[in-house]
Amino acid sequence: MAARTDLFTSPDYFAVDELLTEEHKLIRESVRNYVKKEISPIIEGYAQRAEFPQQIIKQLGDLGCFGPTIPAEYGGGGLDYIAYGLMMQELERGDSGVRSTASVQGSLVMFPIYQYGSEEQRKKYLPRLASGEWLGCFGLTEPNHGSDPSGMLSNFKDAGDHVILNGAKMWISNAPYSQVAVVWAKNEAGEIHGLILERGMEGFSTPTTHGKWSLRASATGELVFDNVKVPKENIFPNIIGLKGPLGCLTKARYGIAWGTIGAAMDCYDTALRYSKEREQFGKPIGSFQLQQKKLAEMLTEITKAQLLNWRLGVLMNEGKATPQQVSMAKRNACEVAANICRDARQMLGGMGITGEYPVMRHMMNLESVITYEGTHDIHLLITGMDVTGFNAFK
Ligand code: TGC
Ligand code: FAD
Repeated sequence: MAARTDLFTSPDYFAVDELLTEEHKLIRESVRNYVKKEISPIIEGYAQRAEFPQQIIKQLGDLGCFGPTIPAEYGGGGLDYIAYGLMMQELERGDSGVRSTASVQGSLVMFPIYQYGSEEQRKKYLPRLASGEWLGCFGLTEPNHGSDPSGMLSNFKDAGDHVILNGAKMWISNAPYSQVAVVWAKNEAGEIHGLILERGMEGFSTPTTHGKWSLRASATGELVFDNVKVPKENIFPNIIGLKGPLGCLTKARYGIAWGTIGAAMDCYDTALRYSKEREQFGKPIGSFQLQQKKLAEMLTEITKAQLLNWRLGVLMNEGKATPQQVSMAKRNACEVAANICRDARQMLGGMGITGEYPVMRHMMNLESVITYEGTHDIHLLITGMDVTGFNAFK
């Protein structure tokens, strides 16, 4: 696969940049430059081969993309939520799988260790995860419990100074390359707890999931627990119940709201450039009304989502954002991005299905992103329940 030259320029139709600080813009620029230099030239080849670019683990650590909102004393960036969002936007502009690696590490592994963990757990794991020395994964979903994680079957029994864990998780991002796994399981009383597992614990394995047509450059696997002895000091002391994992999901879903708009921007930018260069019937295709309609609608949706994300970031910084607002933003951004990528693919005609352009890869990736961290329908029901007070899940 020939390396692609990345000519991306970001749309900013409503001068959203004026709402950002100089620090935000510098952070965005450094991640954008990283993506242009290290991701765009190689990512299509990795996706075509369904291979995980392992080198990004250290690179993302060096760039500060792991746990940007975690305090600096634990190796995090000590940054605000807008900075975190911009990082996710730029990474997903490169590939949803790259953003996934960073989201899982920061929001689903480092955040629970920071928020629910003991001081010893924080000191042992956070600096190594922040630097990219270790990679982590998050095990909530099970073969028979996806949208309804409360029914999980993974369980542990007290055995003195340790517990014995049994069960299985599936669809776990980063699993095959992780040294650390944050796993959610029930104790004998049926209460959900979080445990930190380490690669090498006897009875713990991480088989790779093969055959994906989406997120092909991201490593996905299972977590299998066969009488795993987990020291009690590896259990989070400060959280019991489903609100533990769901609290992590709120942070990651926020990042996805920004990230998917990055993928949409890449597709819009590619389609806009193509529409000015590609000629049919003696004219650039961008001069035809039907193609202009697609571009105008793409830019309108990107702009609306940019403003929604920025406002949500302000609320997150003020500690006022609700999980339901995050659900709305995640759902909206995924839908908008998926539609934009599909329209962009059509605008590129036959070239749109090739790896010469990033569009089909983004389009296929978004089928995972619209499903994980809560499906499109689950987020709609969360909004429905918030506005009516009626629970339509059960
Ligand atoms: P429910 O009774 O509503 O809630 C249980 C407790 O949790 C609290 N809560 C939340 N807390 C923080 N953030 C949230 N988003 C929260 N949502 C709920 C809630 O207040 C309650 O607290 P308390 O104190 O009363 O106990 O729970 P439910 O069993 O009825 O389920 C509700 C439902 C369906 C919305 C929820 O379970 C859900 O979100 N399902 C979707 C599952 C999901 O998103 N799984 C994601 C797996 S991880 C993943 O996909 C990673 S991909 C990563 C990548 O590669 O980027
Ligand atoms: P199901 O829950 O079986 O849903 C099937 C369909 O039924 C969906 O359309 C859903 O919306 C609908 N549905 C379900 N319940 C209702 C209802 N009450 N009302 C109406 N419709 C309903 N999980 C992790 O724990 N960690 C990870 O790192 C992780 N990474 C992932 C990576 C990839 C590439 C993928 C594809 C998934 C990943 N997941 C991960 C799992 C993901 O979170 C789940 O796939 C998702 O939550 C949906 O669960 P499910 O696939 O079991 O679908």
